[in-house]
Amino acid sequence: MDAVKQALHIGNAPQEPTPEQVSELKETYTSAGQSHVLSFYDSLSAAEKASLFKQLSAFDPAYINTIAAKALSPPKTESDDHGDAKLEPLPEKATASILDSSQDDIDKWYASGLDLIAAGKVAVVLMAGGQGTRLGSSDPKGCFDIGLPSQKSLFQIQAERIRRIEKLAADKAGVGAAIVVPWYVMTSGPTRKPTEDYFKKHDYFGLAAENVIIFEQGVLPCISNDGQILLESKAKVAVAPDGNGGIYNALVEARVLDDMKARGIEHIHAYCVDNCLVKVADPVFIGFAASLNVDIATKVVRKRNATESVGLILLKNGKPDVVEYSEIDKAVAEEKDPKQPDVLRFRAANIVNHYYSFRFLASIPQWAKNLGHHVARKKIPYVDLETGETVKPEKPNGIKLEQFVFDVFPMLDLAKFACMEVRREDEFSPLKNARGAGEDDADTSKRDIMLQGKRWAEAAGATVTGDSPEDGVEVSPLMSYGGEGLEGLSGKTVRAPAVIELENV
Ligand code: UD2
Repeated sequence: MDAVKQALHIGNAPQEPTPEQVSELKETYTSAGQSHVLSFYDSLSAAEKASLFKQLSAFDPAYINTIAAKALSPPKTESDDHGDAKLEPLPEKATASILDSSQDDIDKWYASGLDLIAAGKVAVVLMAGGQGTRLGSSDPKGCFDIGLPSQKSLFQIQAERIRRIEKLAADKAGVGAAIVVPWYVMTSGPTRKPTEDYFKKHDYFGLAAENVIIFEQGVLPCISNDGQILLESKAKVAVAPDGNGGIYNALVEARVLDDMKARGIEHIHAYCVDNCLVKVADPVFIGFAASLNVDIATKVVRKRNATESVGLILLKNGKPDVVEYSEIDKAVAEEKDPKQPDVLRFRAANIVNHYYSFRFLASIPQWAKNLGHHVARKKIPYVDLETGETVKPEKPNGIKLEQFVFDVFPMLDLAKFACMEVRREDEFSPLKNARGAGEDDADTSKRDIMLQGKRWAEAAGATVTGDSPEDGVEVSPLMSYGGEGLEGLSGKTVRAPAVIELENV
């Protein structure tokens, strides 16, 4: 099929396929019971025929049927005598906590993390393919302005944290030469061009363009409740991004792994775009994971309450795993710790903040095909095959298939997996909801950044005054990554709300 794809793609406009090519494609889809996708083919224009043929050639309908069937009736995992999977919190030995680690250990991890960054062994992968539907914005979430005095977007804040950590690593190594932490930004169909345009418009926020690699994850067809591939129009299959677990296929398909290998990368930090407090390429996390020589490490925060929309990191049948908030049993989510009755038994909240060894990512081709899919039941506009009209359903009429990034965890023995609990106020404030939700929205993101800056300024010896306790201090990431480098504030009075930039210290 590859030769066919190439043959059709002469220049930009795909050419109309030959009758032989169409009949071969028809045969493939007919034997998979999906021939209806070509119902309107003969009525299409040459360009529409070429575009539908190209889109359909990229899918294997038999594979789509298989993953849809598996996702709709997942094979039962081994279960305990209640017929359920055995769930337990992660054992102490697999979990470190910043909250109770010695300052010595933290300093050691920080130093070794900076050394690895200075040695050019650390890269960052940003998962930015999600569509901010809950946010009510059609722009990629990274472009979102959370209302900081500087009006910096999430992408800019994260870019400037990379620049700062590169500088800290260079300073520690005593080298003037620029240290590079390559930033691989995963987008999806709907977010790729707006993301590329945004980075170009802002000149990559001061990073060198060759070190900001924007790539695209895959898509999967949307499936009707009775297993049929849905048409969005007569000439287009309805598709959706294949989930943040699509990162693994995308790292291979987009040749990101090749680029990492060429750069000598050994440690990768992968994170979620919408967490304004994310410590990008966190040297403590990298140093911690590298010191244990694990293949995967994950950061967690203490779950806010039983209903918080976060996955739970736990042991499932003895393997590290995450039970997503959309799939957790209510009783399990509300279970209390037998030793501490007012604390949840399962409280290690997943925050999409993962470390990978390059060694592990290099093994993707051996297992990517076996990574399962989850089902999201959605209202998916489709073309009625009888009338040819587009229908906008009132209730969920089909499913989107998506992979979850943490579904690889059970592949590991506990010895190659580690978990680090971090302070929520310093490391996790997700932007999930439209303004005014009161939780996980732009106002809480802005508040959490400003209060963190206020804590940093006060720790540096400044006096921060302000009319309200919510007034804080925005400290530019170019000034400080984690509160360091603010000695110039000692003895000063800062009137909140304020912005501390390089120029004004
Ligand atoms: C995610 C986590 C959940 C919890 C929560 C905390 C997963 C599967 N779930 O839930 O356990 O940690 O975040 O904030 O990780 N993304 C892509 N491509 C896609 C879909 C998503 O790149 O096809 C990215 C998205 O841009 C974001 C991240 O993955 O950076 C998480 O996606 P989400 O915000 O849709 O996930 P959510 O909040 O349902």
